[in-house]
Amino acid sequence: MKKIIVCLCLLGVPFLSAVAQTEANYDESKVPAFILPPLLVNEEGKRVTSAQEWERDCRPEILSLLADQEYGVMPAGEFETRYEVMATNAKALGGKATSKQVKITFKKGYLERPVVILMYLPNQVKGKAPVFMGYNFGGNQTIHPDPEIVPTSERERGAAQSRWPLDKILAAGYGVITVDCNQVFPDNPEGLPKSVMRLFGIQEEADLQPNTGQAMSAWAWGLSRMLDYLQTDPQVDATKVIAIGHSRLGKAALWAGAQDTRFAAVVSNESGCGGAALSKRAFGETIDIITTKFPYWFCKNFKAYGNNEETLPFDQHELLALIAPRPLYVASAEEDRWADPRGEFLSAKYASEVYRLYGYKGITTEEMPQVNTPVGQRVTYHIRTGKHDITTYDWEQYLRFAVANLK
Ligand code: GTR
Repeated sequence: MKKIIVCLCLLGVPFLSAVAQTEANYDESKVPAFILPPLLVNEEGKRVTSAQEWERDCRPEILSLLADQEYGVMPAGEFETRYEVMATNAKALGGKATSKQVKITFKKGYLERPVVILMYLPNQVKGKAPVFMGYNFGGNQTIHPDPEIVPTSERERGAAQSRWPLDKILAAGYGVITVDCNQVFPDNPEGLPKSVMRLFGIQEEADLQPNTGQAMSAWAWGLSRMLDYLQTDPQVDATKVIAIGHSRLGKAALWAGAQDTRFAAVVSNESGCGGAALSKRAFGETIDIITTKFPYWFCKNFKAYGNNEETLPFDQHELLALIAPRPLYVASAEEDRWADPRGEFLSAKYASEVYRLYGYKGITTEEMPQVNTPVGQRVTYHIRTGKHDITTYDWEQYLRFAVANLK
């Protein structure tokens, strides 16, 4: 085990996390004293001092720890993949974009799992465009009223339009790639048998080992499979694919970016517990709450850390550090205390230590920034006013960040 060195937040009641905590704590003075596993010391206790050493001695250990104890492992297995362009329109959205809908079918024996990728690429960019890629919650047709979008659910066209300011994104020279997360793993307790896990022989609860992945791992896996497709698309710059996600889908984007270094950058919008926020703070949503309410998101091993955060041999700053040296944006919202904005800030700040090894500046400020005031460089953080959501303000920051960091 790692020797513990970072000691933080020795405020208030020190041993609260030992107490059963099914109710969310919103009182900063009741955040338990906690100790974070150090980022630059490996399990044998060896301290690393260079990026090369970190990649050799620390990164693989953290990756397998998080896979084994939190997100779960995707089982190995062969399957076929087929791509089929269903529709294209070179003059979509009043001529601003080229839209494309591509069906990816994963096939194993008689079993098929189709997933439809919806793409809008900026016509002003000649050649390959950089893109933001992320899941939508409730159907491809929810991101815009465009009547050409093939619906993937019953939900109303354009219902989530405010979360996808396409005009702004396209005007900045970026494309948008999205998939309905429910096509990869339906986001409900009965989702497993209908999910891509079937391709790996997992069809029911009893097939799950304590470290088998469920929705979060499957969603991350799906983002990588979409990236496989993007690498074959002549209109996309596959070296500039930014994984983005809001909330639960932000957790999935982080886990995808942590594992798959082909993602050029990652944006976590209010990903909270099991995402960017430090678990050991047990502020807002906790491991106990999330694994009780969403037992199908993480692997079963994760549940054991509920109300038991002091035994966690890792924390979420290590997930963020796995993105290094690639650009990382972590964002919170002031009224989204459930996601623990301070825990998200601290996690991004601590992860910056690994960016420093690569010669990059992350977050150097000690204190939480003012609202609507992004801080940091290669790792950037903001807390915006308002509620749990992804807004035009958030996207404006991500676009500026992408332009500055993905040269
Ligand atoms: C909540 C969940 C959070 C967050 C959120 C969302 O119910 O507790 O972890 O993921 O949903 O995805 O909007």
